[in-house]
Amino acid sequence: MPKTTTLLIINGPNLNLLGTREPSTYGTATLADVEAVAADAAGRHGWAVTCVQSNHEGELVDAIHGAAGTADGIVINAGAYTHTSIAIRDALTAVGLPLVEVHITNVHRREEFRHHSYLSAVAEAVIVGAGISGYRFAVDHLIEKLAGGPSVTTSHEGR
Ligand code: CA2
Repeated sequence: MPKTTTLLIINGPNLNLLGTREPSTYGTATLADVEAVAADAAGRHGWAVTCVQSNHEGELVDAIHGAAGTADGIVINAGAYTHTSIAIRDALTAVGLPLVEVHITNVHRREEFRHHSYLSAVAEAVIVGAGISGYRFAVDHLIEKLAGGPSVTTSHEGR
């Protein structure tokens, strides 16, 4: 039987608290809702998702390593590690899978320390401020790109 095409959906520290605290910043949807959005989006293309959430940097690195040979692409919201973790960036670079970076909030409207991401330079796309719909956009984009679908190539990418 052919291997099901799979995306690894990674959520980092504190995202397990979604829907339980700070609803004015992060909304009322839970982590389970986020994972369902990603699974539904992938399922519409006949793809599967594997979902991982961890509050520990090393566990996130291990999950990224585990994607080699088991997943075809990665959607990652690394939470606050986005702004600090060279280790997560190095792991993403090492596995070499296409990835989309997602942030629920518009990090550019928030504190200065959230404006820099160590991950964006190794991502195919970065989606910020779209709430949990950002995960759907990320899954659709990644699958369209991997399956050779209707993603539009920008002139920047062509340079
Ligand atoms: O906007 C995003 O998705 C972030 O990745 C969320 C991170 C933050 O450090 C990034 O700058 C932007 C924080 C996740 C915390 O999630 C919580 C959810 C509910 C209650 C408290 C925290």
